[in-house]
Amino acid sequence: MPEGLIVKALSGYYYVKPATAQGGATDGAKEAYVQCRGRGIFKKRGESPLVGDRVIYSPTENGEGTVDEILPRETELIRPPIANAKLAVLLFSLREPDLNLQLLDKFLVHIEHAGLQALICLTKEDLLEEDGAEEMPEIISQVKALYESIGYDVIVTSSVTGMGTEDVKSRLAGEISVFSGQSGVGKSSLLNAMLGLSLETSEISLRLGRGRHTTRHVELIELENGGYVADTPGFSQLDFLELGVEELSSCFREFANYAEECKFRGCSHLHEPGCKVREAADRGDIAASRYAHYVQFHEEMKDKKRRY
Ligand SMILES: Nc1nc2c(ncn2[C@@H]2O[C@H](COP(=O)(O)OP(=O)(O)O)[C@@H](O)[C@H]2O)c(=O)[nH]1
Ligand SMILES: [Mg+2]
Ligand SMILES: [Zn+2]
Repeated sequence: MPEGLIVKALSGYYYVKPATAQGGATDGAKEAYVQCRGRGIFKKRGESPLVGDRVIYSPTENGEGTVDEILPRETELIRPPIANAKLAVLLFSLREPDLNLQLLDKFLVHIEHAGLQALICLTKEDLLEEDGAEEMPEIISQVKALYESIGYDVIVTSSVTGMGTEDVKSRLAGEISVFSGQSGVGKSSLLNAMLGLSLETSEISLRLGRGRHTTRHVELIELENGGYVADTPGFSQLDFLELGVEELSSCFREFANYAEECKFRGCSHLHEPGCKVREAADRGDIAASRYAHYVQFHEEMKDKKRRY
């Protein structure tokens, strides 16, 4: 039976792209999707096919199909519900809204926990130029240096001037990616600039009087380089419910080498004597902002636990 990729889920239907037709958008590619229902057995087992799932399906007589089997997932995100995403593109605007490193670190925790790679995009670079700043404003070089030193790629973008868009695009080749970031940071605009698409941006939806938050289904957009991107509000509920407090420090990847040397096994890196993570933070080998956010998230998680 044929294999395919679920590219969209809507109103109880799964839209499956046959595997043979994958790797390169062709004219009328949309028509090539097979509209499928899920087999009843999924419900019984408490399973549910997700966008991004590679599946086995069987065509039915009316030209539609049935999803029979979900192939093993490499990754799974709950919000947004997407399977097999390899890369999370984190968009943070330099202005409007201003850069928020605490939120960036929170996104990174979730991404490390989900086992995805992260690419950080600092968007709306043109707005800094408007401020009359010099060529590469200090804030950009500092943030770039910090996150690159931890091992994350950082790309500075502007959907107005086109800066960085080709770099982002080439990073998306051949895999499933999710675009994540607060509302208004420019996710749809960057995708539009990159792909010549016309996804709805918030300006347009405001003009139509529909408010900033248009409800959205999850859908993968196919790129001509074999990549698929989900433009979703993404990780909208950034609480720590799914994460155990003892897992938090492993989501700060630059802590790892120091944590191994802590005096106590299971060190929380908060108050224990002989904590190498805290010593590294004191010396400045771990950035003060990163360590401070670790402590804040730790508190937040403890508070949550107390409430439940
Ligand atoms: N100046 C400037 N404005 C941008 C840029 N990208 C997006 N915007 C504006 O920011 C607002 C939100 O953009 P949108 O793409 O809808 O953000 P989303 O909610 O993350 O999808 C819109 O008014 C865009 O025109 C950019 O690179 N430069
Ligand atoms: Mg958008
Ligand atoms: Zn420690």
